[in-house]
Amino acid sequence: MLSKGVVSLLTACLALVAGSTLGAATAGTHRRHLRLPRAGAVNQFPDGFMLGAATASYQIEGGWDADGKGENIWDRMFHEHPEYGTNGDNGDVACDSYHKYAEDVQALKNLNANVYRFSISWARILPNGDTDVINQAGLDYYNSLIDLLLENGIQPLVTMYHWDLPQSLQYIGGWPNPILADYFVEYARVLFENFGDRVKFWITFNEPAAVVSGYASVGRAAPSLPAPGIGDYLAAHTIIKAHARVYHLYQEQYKASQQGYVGITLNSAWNEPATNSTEDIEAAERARQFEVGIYAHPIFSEEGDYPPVMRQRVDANSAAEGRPRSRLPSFTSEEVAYIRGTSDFFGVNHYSSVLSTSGETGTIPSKEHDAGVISYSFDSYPQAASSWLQVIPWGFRKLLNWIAAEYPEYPIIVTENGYSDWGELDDKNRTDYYTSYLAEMLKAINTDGNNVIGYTAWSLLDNLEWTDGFAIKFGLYQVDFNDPERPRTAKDSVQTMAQIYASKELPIEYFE
Ligand code: PNW
Repeated sequence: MLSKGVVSLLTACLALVAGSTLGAATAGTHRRHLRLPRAGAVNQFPDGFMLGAATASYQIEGGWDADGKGENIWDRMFHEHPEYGTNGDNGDVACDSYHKYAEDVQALKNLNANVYRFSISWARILPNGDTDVINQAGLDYYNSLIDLLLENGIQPLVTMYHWDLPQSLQYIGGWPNPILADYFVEYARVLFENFGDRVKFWITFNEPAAVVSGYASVGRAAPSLPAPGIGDYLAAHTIIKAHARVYHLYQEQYKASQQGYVGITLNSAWNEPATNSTEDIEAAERARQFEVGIYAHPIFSEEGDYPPVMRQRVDANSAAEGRPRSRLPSFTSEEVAYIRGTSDFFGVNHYSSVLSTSGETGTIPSKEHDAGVISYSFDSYPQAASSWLQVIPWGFRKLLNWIAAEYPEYPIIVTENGYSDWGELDDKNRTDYYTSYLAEMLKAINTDGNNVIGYTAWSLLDNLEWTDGFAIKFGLYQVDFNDPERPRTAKDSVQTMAQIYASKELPIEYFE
């Protein structure tokens, strides 16, 4: 399955990524082994920096019921409620990457990417969500993709869960049911067993905040259940424990032989205080704690557990609502200790910034009401096609500095960053977005001294932007969704990005 040449290529690739410290990596010690050397100049990426692009299974693969794949919660939601997707769009065919993955690898090659972040469809491997049935065609698909990437010198960065839960596990309640952690561990074991010889970077969950939103409202995200302030907290609680268990599983049973890294990806806008009043500064910080801290504090902070401000506010609101218990579940002290430190890197998805001020918002109960932060967009920054996306590059640098200060010593991988438009091939706005955001990231690395080790642009391809359908486009490559062949065409931004990825530097003008 894997030739000698590919193995040594992979080893060379990893040694480059991990610098000279990789050889010292042993089970039990982590985090500090992914430190890159200082770059030669302010406009350059450090040696070993990973530069590539990202996608997710449901958004690109199609083949929704092909070759034994099981149904997932997005299949179910869009089939039952086509009106939830713009123009009735869904992921049944999408970019047809299930059949066209070789073209995706070629697109990455043309981009000079040395890393590809993609996700695995749980139900393609385990149609029932459990290991009673293991779908060989699903294993074959990802094996072919991984092998082709490695043959082309592209490192796989694999997300285990990018929102597409097997429907069978939603029948038993989905993520609010703590038993889901058991299922996730067994799924992860199948992935380590089958792909861990070649995959060295694993992300357990993409954006738990988005996952749990599916339990807080109708029509925005699967499974589309309205239990705000309750179902979303229960789901978060299971996800944090499931993540930690998979991290420990890897350390105990796979790290010694496979020598890879396991992390998690959290999403965050930068919350800028609306004014410099203490109230607004506190509100912005509270927003960060409710969005990022809910997951990051248990996993990445020295103390562990939920952020104190969350514990306090949700407990107080729950009591005020006359409830006999807090809507935010508690970890035992054993669980706090077990979860703390369970990540080798901090994956972050970042697109935009908002202004934040203190105030009453959201239904009672809800996470929004518990946070008590009103966020709104800036007046004077360019607007992308997505309503929530404004181009505010400096917020990226502030966010990276905040993460590094709040959770010191963890290497950071920027696992998503990108710009949406309506699909033009001469996508100058996208090029400007990428170059200006990359410049801010390089300042966070080279000027501010943060250890960012990789960047994967969202997205390699135009794809299904969830309930926004195919109308809103994030791709470096255009996909013609009206053509059954789903041809890919490079947009203008590919040229600039390919140049940056090859030279590993940005024009010096950005730093003068
Ligand atoms: C990410 N926000 O989600 C997802 O990981 C991708 O699957 C998605 O296609 C991409 O960003 C673009 O939307 C986000 O409200 C969800 O700020 C919400 C937000 C940002 C990103």
